[in-house]
Amino acid sequence: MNRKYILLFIPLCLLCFVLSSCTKKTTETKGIILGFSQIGAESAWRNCNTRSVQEAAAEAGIQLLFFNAEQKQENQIKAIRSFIAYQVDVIAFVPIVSDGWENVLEEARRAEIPVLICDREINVYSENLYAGYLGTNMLQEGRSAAEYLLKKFTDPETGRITANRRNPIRIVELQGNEGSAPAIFRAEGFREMIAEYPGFEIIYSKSGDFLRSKGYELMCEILEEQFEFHVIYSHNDSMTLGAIDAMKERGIKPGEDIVIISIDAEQAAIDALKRGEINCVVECNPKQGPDIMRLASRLARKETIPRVIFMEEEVFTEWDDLSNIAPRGY
Ligand code: GZL
Repeated sequence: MNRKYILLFIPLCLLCFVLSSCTKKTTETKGIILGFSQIGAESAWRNCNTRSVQEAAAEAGIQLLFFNAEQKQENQIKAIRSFIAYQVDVIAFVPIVSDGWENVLEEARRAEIPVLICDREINVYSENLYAGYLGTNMLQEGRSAAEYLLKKFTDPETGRITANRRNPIRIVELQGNEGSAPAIFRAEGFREMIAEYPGFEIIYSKSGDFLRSKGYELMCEILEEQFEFHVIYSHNDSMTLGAIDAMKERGIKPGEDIVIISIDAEQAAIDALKRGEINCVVECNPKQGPDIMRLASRLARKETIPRVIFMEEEVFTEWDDLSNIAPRGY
């Protein structure tokens, strides 16, 4: 059936298709239509990720059908079905959670539309259900956070870990979206690194959904319960910044009274690192747009792509020369 006769009947309130007009056509990408389902706008990181995708599509002359799922998996599934009905050339999406994608990916496979998984990995029974994954190594991000913690609590004279069962270091963990790849793997990577050191105890772990407001609420709850803790390990800067707001309201000095480890490396977190309010920031690179467009162009030409591509990332700590960190752009 010819595309132009396909009518998309999907309630407008659920979909906000942004059809980016092509500003620069290249022979290689001319005419490619990419359906992209984004999670929402929960953090500065996510908004930067969205800008990167939209700007890269315009730059590549790729026609982008962009859908904001407003944090709902069912909206992502609806969008992917719309992309299939519209017969886009390629589908790319950021899975809000790891499970529940088999059926819709099977529908895309039957429609012979290649699917690129972006940012967050998925858990499916067969890798044939998608063409490849481009994002960040979240297990390593968790490990890097723990590597900083172990170094922070190592006696420089003896080289021995100072935390022990008699003097435990008690950790509060602010997790991302429950069931999402970043929450699962950042927790796993962190735990595997401290597992052999019984002096580190995770005494509180809850999801703040990557939201600054929830990071603030969780920290208020923690501080009102007045149990002793020494470290905050937060799965993203938005929740970290919310937690810092709550600490400051109560006269607690973030980065001094409590060690703070955060992931993303948005500008506000780097600035807090420079002020000594955060002790370690693990980068998670949101600027995936250009790579997504390059991979989508290859898929549109029916080429194969690597199964997994990780973005380049750094770790910034209180011990580094922080004067030459490039502006984060978000
Ligand atoms: C990680 C990404 C996470 C960020 C959060 O790749 O999915 O979602 O760490 C964002 O800031 O909301």
